Amino acid sequence: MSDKITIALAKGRILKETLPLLERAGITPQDDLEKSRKLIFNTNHDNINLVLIRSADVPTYVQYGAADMGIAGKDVLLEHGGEGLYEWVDLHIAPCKLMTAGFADKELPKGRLKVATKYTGITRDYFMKLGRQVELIKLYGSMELAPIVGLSDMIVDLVDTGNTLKANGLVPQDFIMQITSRLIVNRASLKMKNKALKQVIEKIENAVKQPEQAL
Ligand code: PRT
Ligand code: MG
Repeated sequence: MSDKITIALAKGRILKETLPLLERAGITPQDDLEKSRKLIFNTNHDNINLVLIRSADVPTYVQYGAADMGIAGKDVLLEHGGEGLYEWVDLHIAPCKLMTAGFADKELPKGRLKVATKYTGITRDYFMKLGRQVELIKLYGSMELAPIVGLSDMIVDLVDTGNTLKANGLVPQDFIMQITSRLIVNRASLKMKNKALKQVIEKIENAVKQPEQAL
């Protein structure tokens, strides 16, 4: 009997790219994760379960060992802090850029900049390194609205195609970092369930190396 392994998956856009990766890893959920309202799923492996949660909760589940491993964006991992977990491998999925953005033609104040973002931790570090005084305004979504209604001078947000910024009359400005999703592993699980966990990690690592069209 091998140890039970629980993998925490993020709902939403990361899931879309996680499902083909799991398929290539030979891990098949027993229900349609995108359609079902369940939160826990069995797979074709007796010892592998999946839990489906909000992206920002994935590191917390893995940190406390409620899941042995998980898949989360680097943005979410940096904001979480990474306590109790290893960032194992870059899965190269759900790529985007963390950027500052604002109005193309608007002059910025000389003093404290007001920056609206969901990513207050990364943003604080970024402006600190630049030696720029900022006032951070924490939002949970739709950051693009903040400069339009005068809540902030600029925003820090993820950018993929740039369409969302454009649709709101904003332009991407400074590049902060490249973001992709990572496989994270609970530190204690790695010791206590080493053999079973390594087997699952290996399946996923091989799937990352395998090109998509090989299916
Ligand atoms: O639903 P919940 O509140 O939990 O979070 P969420 O809605 O932010 O989650 P979700 O499902 O969107 O997934 C978020 C994760 O996907 C992030 O943590 C990133 O690691 C990754 N990711 C990759 C992105 C994007 N690309 C992305 N473009 N997350 C969000 N966006 C948003 C961005 O915030 C902006 O609103 O898409 C918009 C920009 O896209 P473009 O193509 O218009 O530039
Ligand atoms: Mg969402």
